[in-house]
Amino acid sequence: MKNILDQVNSPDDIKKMNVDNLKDLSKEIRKYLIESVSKTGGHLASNLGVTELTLALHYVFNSPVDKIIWDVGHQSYIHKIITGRKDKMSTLRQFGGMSGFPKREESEHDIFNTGHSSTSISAAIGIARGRDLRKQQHEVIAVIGDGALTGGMAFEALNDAGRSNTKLIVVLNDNEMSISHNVGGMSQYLSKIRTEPAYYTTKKDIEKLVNQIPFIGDELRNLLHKTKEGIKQMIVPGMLFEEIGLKYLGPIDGHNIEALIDVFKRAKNQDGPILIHVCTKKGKGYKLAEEKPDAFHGISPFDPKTGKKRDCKKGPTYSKIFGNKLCNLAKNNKNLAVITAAMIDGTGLTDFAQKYPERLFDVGIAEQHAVTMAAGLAVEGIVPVVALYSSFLQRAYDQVIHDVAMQNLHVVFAIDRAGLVGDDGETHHGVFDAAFLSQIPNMTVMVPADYIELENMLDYAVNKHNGPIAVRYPRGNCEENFMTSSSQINYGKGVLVQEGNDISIITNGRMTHIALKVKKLLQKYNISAEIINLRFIKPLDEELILSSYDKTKNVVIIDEAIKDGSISNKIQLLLPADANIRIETLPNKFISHGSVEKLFEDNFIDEISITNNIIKDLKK
Ligand SMILES: Cc1ncc(C[n+]2csc(CCOP(=O)(O)OP(=O)(O)O)c2C)c(N)n1
Repeated sequence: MKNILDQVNSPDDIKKMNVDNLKDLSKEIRKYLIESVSKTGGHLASNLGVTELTLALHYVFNSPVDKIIWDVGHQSYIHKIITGRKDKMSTLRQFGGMSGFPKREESEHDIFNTGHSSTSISAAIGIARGRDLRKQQHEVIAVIGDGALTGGMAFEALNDAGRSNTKLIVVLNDNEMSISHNVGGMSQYLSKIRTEPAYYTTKKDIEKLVNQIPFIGDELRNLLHKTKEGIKQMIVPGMLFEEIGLKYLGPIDGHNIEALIDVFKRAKNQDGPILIHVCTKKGKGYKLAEEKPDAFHGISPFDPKTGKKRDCKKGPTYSKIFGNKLCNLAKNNKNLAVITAAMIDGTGLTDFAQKYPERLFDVGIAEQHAVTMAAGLAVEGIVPVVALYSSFLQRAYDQVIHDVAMQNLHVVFAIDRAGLVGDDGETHHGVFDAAFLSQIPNMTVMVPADYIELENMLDYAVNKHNGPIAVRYPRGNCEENFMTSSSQINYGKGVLVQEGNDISIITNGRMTHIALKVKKLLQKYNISAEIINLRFIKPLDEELILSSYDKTKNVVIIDEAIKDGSISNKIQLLLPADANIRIETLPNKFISHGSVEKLFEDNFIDEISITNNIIKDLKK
């Protein structure tokens, strides 16, 4: 018998099905997802959790006329599968293949590009207001997880939506998980109402009912009104949302397709902003993921039978080294505290959380709050280490400037995922922080070339420095430690890694490894390269750069950051106007997804491209 999934090429194919077909389809989709993601890697657990939810949305609403906006977008695989991209699943997150997040350029069903959390309700209100201004008729639906709801933007948007009369549906996908267990007061509130019976009658419906009773005097009406409020406060879940101004429908079993279809149809027939509270299980239908949803949140290729990762790289990652070193520093410095924004595991803080729970603050997906909270801790004499991914720190730029740097507070920024990250693509590459942090007065920025340097820099940042300071390091493993980097960190000082006479390669971070490979390749052409690892990209070691330039008269700058605003611009200004300089940085454009190695090649910052360019230059 032909699979049902084989017959699904667009949402219209789903609309023809009955509930039993949809239930069978859910099973097939889960099987297909597990098989497919086990080969490509990706966000498995979140997608397994929204299988019925996605089918019911596409069954009731008419995408792309009705607009479905996925928060973060990591849970949009099923949406992609049923909107004509099933066959592209084998290319998921690979270079030239399908993105792991919604992309407008990929499909008319992808309404809004996402990747960072908590944007969906704001985008949905904008689209809904645009619709009203243009006198169009269609639904706008934001699907947001309980994790994403911890982000400030989501609260700002709910606050705005609640007092607008705009028709808008917010589907809250509550699985009690962010990547790890969700945190905070809102999460507790949702847990409380998860167990309540489903409630479909909104405050407005009750009001209407009371008003329809004939021969009712004002006094009795007021009494009924008060009683109704009182009773509702006691028995109705979701009052918080109702008080803000959104109609609350739920809680709904997010794996019961009939209940989902029913509630979406009800929502379609109501006016104003509505919040539908859907309860799901992360990893649903795949035992291993249900048991360890955090391990299957974002996973590299794995064996579906055992759940074991296929490409288990040997050795620790930068994140792990960071976490270990922080435990070590915390032992000797009782004033050290760490802040994470829902990324305990990703930033390597799992052990720290166990050893020093009272000194670790997981604030939820709230990077802005994390930074200003750190500033507060610093005012009180604590040394806060804010551990964030580079791309998520973008959120907190004003907080870094206004709350930390202007007050010259001693806050340490541990910036993970700096540089290209690979499969997650353009929203997640950490290619801007080098430029945007380097513009901030009082800020110091360091980039380690290996694990020893990372450890030494953390020690320097926590115990020796005073004022805002950042250490930025990449995703994944370091190839090898350098002998030279065991030396002490001195403020603003770089190191001469290897001497040479013909050309100076000025670089930092993991690009130092590329520089060493370039040096080796150049030796075959009798070209002797000198390698400088800057260590500090703010301030620059001008003395070291100038002395090397005086010797070789040829400079190559290799930098894994966008060109504008990063070190190359500054070194160009430092050297004579007619100096022979080659700049090998990332371009000033958004870089897509793919393996890091492939992206290096594609952007010409791999050793072969750089060596070829140098040879061409020197021949001239
Ligand atoms: C601004 C920002 N910070 C952190 C992340 C990393 N991140 C991706 S998904 C996720 C958890 C989201 O939880 P939830 O919204 O409940 O979705 P679920 O995966 O549980 O379905 C986090 C923290 C992000 N994408 N954006």
